[in-house]
Amino acid sequence: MTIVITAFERSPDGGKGLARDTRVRWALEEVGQPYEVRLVSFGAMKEPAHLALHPFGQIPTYEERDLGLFETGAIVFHIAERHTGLLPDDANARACAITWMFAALNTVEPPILELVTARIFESDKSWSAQRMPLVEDRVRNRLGQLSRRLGDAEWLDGAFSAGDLMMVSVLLRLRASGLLDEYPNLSAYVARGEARPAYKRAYDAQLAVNKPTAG
Ligand code: GTB
Repeated sequence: MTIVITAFERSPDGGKGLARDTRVRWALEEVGQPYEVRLVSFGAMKEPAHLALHPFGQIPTYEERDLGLFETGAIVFHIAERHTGLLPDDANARACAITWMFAALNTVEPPILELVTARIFESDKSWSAQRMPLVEDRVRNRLGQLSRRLGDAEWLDGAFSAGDLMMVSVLLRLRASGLLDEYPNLSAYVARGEARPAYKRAYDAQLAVNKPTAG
């Protein structure tokens, strides 16, 4: 049984690991499942063959036998459910880890994506400089709350889980903004995630595809 995921033929981030296939690669590396990657161009993502798998014409997708999935959260959850290593056995602890996955995607990531959009796509607008502090403060608000909850703990709720995988992945998108540096415990938390051998393997695998070539 071969697991096949999709990723950008060439990620716009040039190999920084910020495209969402890295989250899926990381989950598969954590549970020790081999996988293959089908690289897709922006054009191919909007073609019928890919749209049959992903109705919104995006990456990543996940195929395993007759199962086809899209949405990174659903894919990571599926991997975590089917294999040992990303969710605790205890039912309540498992529910808490799943809650953190949702919190990462539904509560922490939205203001971060708003900031990314403001920085990349709206910086040339006349109102951009006026709006930016509001957008940054919404991110700071969430980071402050998360920072207080994490405190001195290593991970969000006991042992490393799919909740941490998702939260670290979401926070990584903030690195370029410098905002993460305002919360030393969150910076250290993200660094712990990046130091995991499974993350390193996932990162290196996407870098091998996306590394900018000289010349
Ligand atoms: N909700 C979906 C999920 O979680 O799977 C969102 C999927 C998604 O946003 N996919 C993006 C995509 O396919 C790639 S990951 N975009 C192409 C399109 O919509 O046509 C988002 C992403 C893209 C680029 C960077 N980057 O360059 O830093 C980071 C993250």
